[in-house]
Amino acid sequence: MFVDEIKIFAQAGHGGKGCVALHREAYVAKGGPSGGNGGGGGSVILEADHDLNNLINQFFKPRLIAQEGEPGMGKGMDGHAGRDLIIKVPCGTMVWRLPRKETIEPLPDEETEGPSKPPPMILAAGERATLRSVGGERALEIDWTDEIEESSTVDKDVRPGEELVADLTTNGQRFVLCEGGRGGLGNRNFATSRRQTPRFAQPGEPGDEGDFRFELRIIAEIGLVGYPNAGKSTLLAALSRARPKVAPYPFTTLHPQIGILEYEDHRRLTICDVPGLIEGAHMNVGLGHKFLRHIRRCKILVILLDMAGTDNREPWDDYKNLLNELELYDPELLNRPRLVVANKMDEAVSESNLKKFKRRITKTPVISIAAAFDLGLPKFKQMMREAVEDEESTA
Ligand SMILES: Nc1nc2c(ncn2[C@@H]2O[C@H](COP(=O)(O)OP(=O)(O)OP(=O)(O)O)[C@@H](O)[C@H]2O)c(=O)[nH]1
Ligand SMILES: [Mg+2]
Repeated sequence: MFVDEIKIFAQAGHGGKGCVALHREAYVAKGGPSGGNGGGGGSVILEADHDLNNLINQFFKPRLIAQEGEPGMGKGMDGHAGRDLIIKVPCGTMVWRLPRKETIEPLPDEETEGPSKPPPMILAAGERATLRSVGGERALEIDWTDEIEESSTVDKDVRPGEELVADLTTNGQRFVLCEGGRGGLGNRNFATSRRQTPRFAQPGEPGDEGDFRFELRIIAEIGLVGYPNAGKSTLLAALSRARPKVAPYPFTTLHPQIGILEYEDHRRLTICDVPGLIEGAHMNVGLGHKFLRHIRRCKILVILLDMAGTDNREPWDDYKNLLNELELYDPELLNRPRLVVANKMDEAVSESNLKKFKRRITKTPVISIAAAFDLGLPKFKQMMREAVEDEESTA
């Protein structure tokens, strides 16, 4: 099973409460306060791991709850801190904080007292309320949706009410998703010359919590886009050590596959093969087009065309439809540098189809290959590398 999007609930551990204790010992009269501090709660931490390729672990464990801190004890003993919960996620995981529907009692206000008192507010999606500590009191701040939308920094990928909190791209990168609560201080911290026996201690602070959406967008330099049966998986297998399933029926590949192409000087390029894209994918025809999220971060797109027209389609129509579907998913994908590649050039009809195709696509060069027979691949590899390096130098 391949999971690239999942909602989870995360909660950090609460801090342990401080202890109220008075020292008792033979021959020590009035030993004084001796309550220890509570331990801090464990945090929920995400760590990017390049050995993972999907979010299946979170699918089976959608509640991430870290350990609580232990309470303080007598004899000045502090409680143990709660253990952090470290969750490994694949590189390319984006974390969005989801809005929470909360019922909030209005703050006491003389004018709102009486019969005209408004009912408790229910925050809808898109509205965010935060409780902030101001001078020891809790103040309510509400960010209204309109204000969020007016902001010029709004990312168009953000769904209403969601907020991008982390993008874990490199192996080993960590992000504290929910911070553990601080432990409360024991009563020995509050002893003063005038109050030598404090009979109170601090409670522990609550740990952060929230609902999140994890979305995986694979990080690769090259993205292979094409109709089903165009030969994307065959090409991936020819270029790398990946062994995706290859078969003469459409939608053999059901989820993204990654391969690493290594050049003689050990320069590596990551290639992402995604399921076949067809006309109407934006209306959920075929496998839909959600899987295109995995090519959004690719530097170069390779548009792979079946020049033999095996499934009785015209390569030019395929090309137009593919670009159209890419645009409908995200218009920015059309600005991405792309290589147009004609596959299955070993077939007899391919040459005449290519001639026809080239008459219509005049500006963009077309690279001819036969992935199944390793024809044209050295030149194609070189062109991919040049395109990636060009892109890197302009970035
Ligand atoms: N003659 C010829 N056949 C090829 C070539 N490349 C791929 N094929 C054949 O085309 C068929 C489909 O190949 P795949 O690599 O599975 O195609 P795909 O684009 O990954 O297809 P989906 O996963 O369904 O989207 C297979 O039967 C391959 O053997 C080629 O260069 N020449
Ligand atoms: Mg395939």
